[in-house]
Amino acid sequence: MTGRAALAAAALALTGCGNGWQLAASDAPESLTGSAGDPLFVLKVVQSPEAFPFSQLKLTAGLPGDTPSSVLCDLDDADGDGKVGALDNLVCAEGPVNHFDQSTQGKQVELVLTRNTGAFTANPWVELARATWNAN
Ligand SMILES: [Ca+2]
Ligand SMILES: [Ca+2]
Repeated sequence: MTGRAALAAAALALTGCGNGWQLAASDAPESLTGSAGDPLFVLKVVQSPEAFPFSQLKLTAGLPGDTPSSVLCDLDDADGDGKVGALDNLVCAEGPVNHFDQSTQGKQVELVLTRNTGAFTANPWVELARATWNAN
């Protein structure tokens, strides 16, 4: 391996799976409560090489080591193409079951965006990107 190839490999490792997706979560101003339906965060697609229909995507959130749960998101479609891609925002809230409350405050919750490829395999979901949500 040449020096340049080794450097490129290291750079890819830094950006996760290296597929070009980059996400950034900003915490909702409301504090978490013991009730369901708390506003959680806004997830911005900072960078993406392509856009996918919202219906193909799933976002899960969970503390490291815990089973992640799906969160409910509304698409704030910045470019109006009806798909989730660069510069769009996902405005996300807790579902109908309470998963995040006072015990989550101050912790770093891992967010994983996955896409259903529609493939007829045991697991058609592929991971697009991860982000960290600093919960309050
Ligand atoms: Ca869009
Ligand atoms: Ca809650």
